[in-house]
Amino acid sequence: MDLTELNRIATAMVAPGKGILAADESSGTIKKRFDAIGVESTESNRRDYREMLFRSREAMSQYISGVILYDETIWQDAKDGTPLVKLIESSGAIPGIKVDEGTQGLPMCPGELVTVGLDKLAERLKKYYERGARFAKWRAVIDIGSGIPSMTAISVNAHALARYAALCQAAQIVPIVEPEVLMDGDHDIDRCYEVTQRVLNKTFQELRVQRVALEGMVLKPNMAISGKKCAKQAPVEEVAEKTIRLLKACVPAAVPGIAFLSGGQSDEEATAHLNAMHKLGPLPWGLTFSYGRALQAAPQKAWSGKAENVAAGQRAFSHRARMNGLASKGEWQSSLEKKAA
Ligand code: 5MM
Repeated sequence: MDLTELNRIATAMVAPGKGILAADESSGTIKKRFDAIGVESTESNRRDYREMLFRSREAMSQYISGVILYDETIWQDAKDGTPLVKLIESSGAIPGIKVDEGTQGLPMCPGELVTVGLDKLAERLKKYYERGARFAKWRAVIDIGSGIPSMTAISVNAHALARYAALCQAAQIVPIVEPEVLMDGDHDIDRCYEVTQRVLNKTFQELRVQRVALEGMVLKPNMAISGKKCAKQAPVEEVAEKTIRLLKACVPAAVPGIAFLSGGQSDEEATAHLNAMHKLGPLPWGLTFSYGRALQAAPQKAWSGKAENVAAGQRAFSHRARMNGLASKGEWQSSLEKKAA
């Protein structure tokens, strides 16, 4: 393992002004997104959509450090025959790959999930590296509800995340470690804080036990935030202050970077939260975005599956990428959104 090179890539993934495009929707998820805009989820439509994003010159060269791909996409070619991976590389961004294989119900733990995909992972990583992937992603899902999460769910998911991360580093691939505490419930921000703290502490404990080099990884956490159905929604400043307090308590400074998931926040909320956190610096790690929905909802709507809308889709994507790029330096203002509208 070349840790200097892993650290160089991890640092580039969280470079100030840039963040990660999470375009690794599995087939079921992308179908849901396409259903919402009335587009059939065929292989060629999925290719055309992602090609549109990766050919957005402004976004990709200035604000996107890396792209997380789904297995289908990493093997796909653009309409003119250029591998999509090459499009990403030529824009200056780093290709990455989602390697988990989704979730399964956790035995004896009703309502809880464990992420799977460790079998044959070493062989798969080798092929992905040859294709150009320099980082990977594995997402664990932790739900908050009555009596959950159990320590069992937190523990098995942390163990799997660390197994995955160690295999990635052995294959010279930077692992994005994503333990997502969902924001779907009616819990308040303090309950989210408390659960996320347990999850992060256990995750870092397992990473240490399994000898993962913290200097060669990126953490992709949720923010400390109110559940979507909570009657009292914490304001932007509180989300920023509690998230930074939580991360400082749980994430060692040896980790080069943290790149948030958006988790169902609106586009602008996700940007405003990241921006507000940067007002609380200096921070011990790079801090940026690795958004899926908060970067793609606008371009999906603008595109709506029509070739004549490609330029509009790219404009919408570039706008969100620029807003989040500014937020990753604490330089975003809501007036910039209004101007664009
Ligand atoms: C883009 O969505 C990713 C893949 O999800 P599925 O495996 O469920 O299809 C997802 O892991 C994503 O990278 C993270 O949840 C962050 O995305 P959001 O939309 O929460 O920013």
